[in-house]
Amino acid sequence: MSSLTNSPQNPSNAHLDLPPLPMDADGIAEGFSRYYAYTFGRDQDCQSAYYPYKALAMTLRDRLMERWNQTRRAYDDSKCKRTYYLSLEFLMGRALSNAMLNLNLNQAAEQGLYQLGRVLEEIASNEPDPGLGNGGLGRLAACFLDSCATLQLPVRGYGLRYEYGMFRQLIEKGAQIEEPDHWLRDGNPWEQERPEFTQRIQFYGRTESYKDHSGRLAIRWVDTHDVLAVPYDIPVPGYRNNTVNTLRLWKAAATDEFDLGEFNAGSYPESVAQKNDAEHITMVLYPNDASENGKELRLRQQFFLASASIKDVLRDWIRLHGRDFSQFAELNSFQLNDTHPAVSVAELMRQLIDEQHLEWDEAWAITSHTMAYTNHTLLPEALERWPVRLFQLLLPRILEIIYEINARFLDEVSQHWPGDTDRLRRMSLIEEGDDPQVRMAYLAIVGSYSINGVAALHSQLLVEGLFRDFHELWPHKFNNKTNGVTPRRWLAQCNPGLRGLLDETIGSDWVCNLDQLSRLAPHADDASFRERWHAIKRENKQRLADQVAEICRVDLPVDAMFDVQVKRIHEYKRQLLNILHVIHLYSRIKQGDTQDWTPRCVLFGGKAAPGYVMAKQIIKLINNVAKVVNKDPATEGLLRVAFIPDYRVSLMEVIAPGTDLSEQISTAGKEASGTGNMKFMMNGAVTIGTLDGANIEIREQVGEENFFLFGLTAAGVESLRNHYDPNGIIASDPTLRNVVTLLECGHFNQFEPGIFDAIIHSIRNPHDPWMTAADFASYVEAQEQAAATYRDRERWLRMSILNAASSGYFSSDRTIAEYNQDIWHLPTIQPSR
Ligand code: B1H
Repeated sequence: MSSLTNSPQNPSNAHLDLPPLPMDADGIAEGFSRYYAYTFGRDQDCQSAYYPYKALAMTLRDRLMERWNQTRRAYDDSKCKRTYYLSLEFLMGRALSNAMLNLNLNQAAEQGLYQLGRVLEEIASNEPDPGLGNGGLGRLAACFLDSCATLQLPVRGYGLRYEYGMFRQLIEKGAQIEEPDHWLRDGNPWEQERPEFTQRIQFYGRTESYKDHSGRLAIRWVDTHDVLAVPYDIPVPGYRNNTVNTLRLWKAAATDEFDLGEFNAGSYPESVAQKNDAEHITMVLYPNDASENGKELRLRQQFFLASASIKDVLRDWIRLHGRDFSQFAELNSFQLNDTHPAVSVAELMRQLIDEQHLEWDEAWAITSHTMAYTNHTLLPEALERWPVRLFQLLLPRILEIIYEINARFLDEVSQHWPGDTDRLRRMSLIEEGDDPQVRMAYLAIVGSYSINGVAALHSQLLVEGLFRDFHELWPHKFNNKTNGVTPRRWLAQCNPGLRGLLDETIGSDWVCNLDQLSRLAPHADDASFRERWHAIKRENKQRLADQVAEICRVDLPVDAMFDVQVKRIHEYKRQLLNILHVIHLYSRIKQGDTQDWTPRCVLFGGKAAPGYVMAKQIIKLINNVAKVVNKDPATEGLLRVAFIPDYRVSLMEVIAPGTDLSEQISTAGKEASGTGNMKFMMNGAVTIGTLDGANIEIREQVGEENFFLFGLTAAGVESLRNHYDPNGIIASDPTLRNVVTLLECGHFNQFEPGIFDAIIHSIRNPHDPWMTAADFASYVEAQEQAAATYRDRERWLRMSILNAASSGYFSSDRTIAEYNQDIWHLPTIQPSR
């Protein structure tokens, strides 16, 4: 064996003997200089800030590449079980600083670049922020991949390589403007194209039966319009452990076959132009967080991801195990990130039956023991349904399989509940009506061995409500996995000041064992420790204030309380409630009611779906209020309001460390979990929030005395539904009445009459699903408590420390360990060097 390793007859192994790349300052400097000068052909005269970034990225990528190949080989050699995380969104954020942290190259890179007269931080700031996701769901997928690599679990992400990610948000005259985000324009040094693994994906066409070689009747999908799926791999480094996992993103490409009819009839351009259609599939991310899209292109994206990823997995299976699928379910599982990839259930069946020639029962046994589904929302408008007629046109074979799954499933239901036709109608995968629909969540449930929600309350509400019938049939399938976030990006990387203090105080094990943070708790009683904690928070607030000054032209007094709500703009998240409170504060200032005042800076950030009119009006209202408040001399030193445009991962890395008060104020029962709430807590913010999503567990961990609770419970919201009387509430609460009056008299839209009418109407609407008026008084009271506490600096610091100290549970390492324990059952694999 060893004598062969270097021989030219065995070139495929030759790379094994390359010496490891240097990890010191000189090595980094040399790598950087080579790329800069030789690969990109630039010198000192080059003004572009992009090439230094690219040269550094390539230098780091080389160091990942060694470990990446070793990891791949270790997984192959072990032939162990694997999990595939299927998601239409991966909100990875910037890769460079993460790679440096995980490879422990921060110091070496800083020094090496310094030798070359360059500043690391400046170079790193030129990386575009890849926005291949909407919000929490996409960012969760990214945190999960980080934890899987850090825990050395054989998990691969599968997603789409959108040419255009989440739109860039501009604010003009207080209103949101969307601009396309062509993030790939200058290339992406982190991706590795793998054309050798290209797959062919079918669309349209029809099905026909035929006799296969053994004389059996089989079905095939023919006359299809095919699209190629080309994989691009992104490395996912674990924390200082030599594991580098893979995120595989598919790009759509046309086949080089042209319509020969048109081609020969002289319509050469028309024929070539069909390329376009195929390539449109991965052109753009749908920017509709938590609401249904219903467009054909979206279903095409979903099937494209499902089909390409499953083909890729089956190809790998056959390479390692041959065509015997008897062990497939034991050695593979797919985690479906919401219903967006749920068509995978039918597509795996199709590939096993039509392409691998398994019998239905065998294919179903495999599929239903391989798929696992995570639900992320209870909002009815976010539950995916696709018109049967769209399936018939786009995916005729898939529709046949869904019908067959449904027939067999309904048979099982009627065995269980004979004669219960109402139940059959309720549970059917097909919703009957003028335009029958496929219920994707039900397809996911029927096809999965595990179904989970993302916080304790959410999982409970799922089985009591939306999925009640299914829970009665299969209680063992349902479980909870409370979300988490990665402490690498959301503490170690984004808060170097705090990282230093933590390392010094409790050692550095917390980075991969976040429960260690509980050892901070005793230090909350130590005045000198509190002083250091305060100094770090203050520095982080200064950094945030500098950004806000630059972006928004609003100056924030750093010693004021930084009160922050950043997340997608949605009525259920109630940014409206927050701005109503700001109006109340403003009104108090104008009335001279400022005794014992706590100075406050209220910051907002978040994007509205482009078609969500109400969300856009809320952005406009926030900006109009900000303008009135900030320019009024009476508010000087007391109140500042700013809307930070284009909220995204890299901004949160500055915002979370600089926040005092974290706003988590959704209508109870509506926010499945929330994950921003966890990032704030880890960085020592105190939460003001409702009993919703993971807030409940945050409060349990930190103790009720360290959390500002307000508002109705989920049960309270439901029982109020039928007799909710916002106008009565407004009439009898002078504070709210005053705020609504200011809105109604046009105080914040003097030259834009009527623009906030819909918002005012929603507050006064007895059918307001978000019950903003119901929680107002309680919210104002909680805010007063928060303000009073903040004035007691030592008490606030204690709370801040205890929040960070209690955040260990919200590490995504804990979440992933639970997924693995209860759902995946993967071994850990150590790549050998
Ligand atoms: C969440 C979505 C979502 N839930 C549809 N649902 C989408 C739905 O493009 N679409 O069509 C996109 C996203 N996103 C969020 O998931 C929840 O609202 C949060 O509460 C939760 O923390 C997060 C992660 O579980």
